[in-house]
Amino acid sequence: NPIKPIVVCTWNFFNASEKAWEVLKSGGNALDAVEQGVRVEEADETNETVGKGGRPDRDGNVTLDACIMDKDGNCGSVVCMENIVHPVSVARKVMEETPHIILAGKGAEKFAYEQGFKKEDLLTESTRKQYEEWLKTSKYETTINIENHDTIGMLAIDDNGDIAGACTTSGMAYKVAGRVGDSPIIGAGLFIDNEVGGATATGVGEEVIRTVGSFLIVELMRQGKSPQEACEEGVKRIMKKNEGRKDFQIGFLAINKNGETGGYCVHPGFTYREYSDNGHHNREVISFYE
Ligand code: SD4
Repeated sequence: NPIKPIVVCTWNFFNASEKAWEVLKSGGNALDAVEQGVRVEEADETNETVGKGGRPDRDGNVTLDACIMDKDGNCGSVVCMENIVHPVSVARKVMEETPHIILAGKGAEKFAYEQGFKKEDLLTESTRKQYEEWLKTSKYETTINIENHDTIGMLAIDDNGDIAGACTTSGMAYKVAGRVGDSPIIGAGLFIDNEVGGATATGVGEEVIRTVGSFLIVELMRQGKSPQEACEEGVKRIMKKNEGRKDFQIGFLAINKNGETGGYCVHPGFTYREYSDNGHHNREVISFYE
C-alpha cells in the first residue's frame, strides 16, 4: 500500500496529534485514532473551547458539540449536550449503537448515561470566573479571537489507506442557549469521503454551515483540486457572501487520499498540526487577509 499513515488536526495540538499517531503506529485504525486524539483535548481543562473546561453559554451552562465519521460514510453526532466530558465518544456510540446520526441536548445526555458515561461538572474555576466577569457587560461577540479558537477537528489515514475524522467543541463562548455550531454538523464542520479525502473547520460556525464548508472542500478535491486549493476556494466562497467583512475567523483543513494536506484561513494565525513518518510539524497556513 503506497499510502502512509498520517494525522492532522486544527491548531497546535501537540498532545492530541501525538496520541492519534500512537494509535496509527500501533496498527490502530483511523477511526480509533481520531477518537483517541480529540479526547485528549476534551479532557484538557486548559483548553477552554473543548470538553471539560469549555466556556459556557450566556446562561452559564457548558454545552458541547461533537461528531465523528468513518471510511464507510457512517457518522454520529451529539449537539448541545451537557455534563459529559467526552462528546466524541458519545457521538461514536450514536453511530454504532443507534439507527440515528444526531442526538441533541437532554436526549443525548440520557443516552450517554445509558452507555455508561459519567456525569461531570464541565465548568471549571477558571471558566466560572471568566463567565462572572463576562456577565458584567454581557457583550456578545461572535468574533473568533485568541481566547476563543481552540476547537479540534482531526483527520487521519491508517495503514489500510482508510480515512476518518472527528470534530469536538464547546462552541462559541457565551452563545445563546441552545445554539449549535458547525462542528457537529456532518458536511459543515467535518466531512469524510474515503474515495477522495476529508476536511474539517474551525472558526465562526454559522459561516461554515452556510456554505456546507467541509463537504464543499471534499467535493472540490473530487473535482481535481489539491487540499490547499480546495481550502482556499472554501474560504473564498465564504468571503464572497461577506464582502469586506473582517470581524471573523475561519480555518479549513483538508487531506486527500494520497496523504497531501492543506489549510487556509480568513486571518493570519490559523495553524494545523501534522504527524506522519516525516515527523511532527506545526504548519502555518496562508490567509485571505494579510
Ligand atoms: C463553532 N466552529 O461552534 C466552532 C467554534 C470554533 O474554535 O471553531 N472555535 O462555531
